[in-house]
Amino acid sequence: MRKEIKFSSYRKVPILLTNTGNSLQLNDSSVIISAVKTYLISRRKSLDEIVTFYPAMKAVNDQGKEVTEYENKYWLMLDETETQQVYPIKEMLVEEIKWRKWVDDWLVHLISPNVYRTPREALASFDYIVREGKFGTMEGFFAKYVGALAMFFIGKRLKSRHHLQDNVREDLYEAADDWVKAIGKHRLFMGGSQPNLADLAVYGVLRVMEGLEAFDDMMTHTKIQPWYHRMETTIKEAVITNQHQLHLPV
Ligand SMILES: N[C@@H](CCC(=O)N[C@@H](CS)C(=O)NCC(=O)O)C(=O)O
Repeated sequence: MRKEIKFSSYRKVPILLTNTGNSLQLNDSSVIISAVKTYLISRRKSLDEIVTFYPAMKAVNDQGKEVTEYENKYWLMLDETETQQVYPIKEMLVEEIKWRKWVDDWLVHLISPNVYRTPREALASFDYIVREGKFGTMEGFFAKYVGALAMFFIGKRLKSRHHLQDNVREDLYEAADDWVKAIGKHRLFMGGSQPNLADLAVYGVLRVMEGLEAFDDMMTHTKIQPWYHRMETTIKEAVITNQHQLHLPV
């Protein structure tokens, strides 16, 4: 909620706060996953140093609004040996960047028009948001009805701004199938036997629709389900492994 990010001059989520060495704030989901992966691969560099490779650029967008973009956000900051290790073939790096851009420039814009497509779906989406969020009873009630109504209309505006088809589900289905096609039949993930950051970005965007009609429709009308379930399983296993390694309570 807005009051929970009052401490920050960057006003969007996600924000990552670290407690390794100096506490550090990382903004933007692409910067976060690039910086953390760089950190995990090249243990020599500190996160403080890594973050300096992703400087913020303030610019004014088409609507005259000030926006913050981060330089190099799709790049890992690796030396030659590390790059060889992560991307043995140059095409792997090019492909990962291409699809991460696709997620930010296209896939993410399909969410709001789809989950707020009809007043009924908008209410279901807000029912979910209110249930998960920290709302008081009255606050939650207002958030649900006012929020659903507002987002129903904003969803329509976003649909036209991003040139979606009249039936917004069609774009969602096409996107899901384009993604599955890009992976092809011979690998489990775009990253091969393990997910890369493009897999993670696609999963992160689609996951927000879980429990909603748009998500169920996408599962039944596209071929994305096997890949999606592989992502779920792989992430679950990685979490368990890390909890054991870090001696955290499971
Ligand atoms: N490119 C950013 C986009 C972040 C973003 O737009 N977050 C939305 C919520 S999903 C937000 O915080 N919006 C509030 C605002 O724009 O004021 C990222 O990937 O992290």
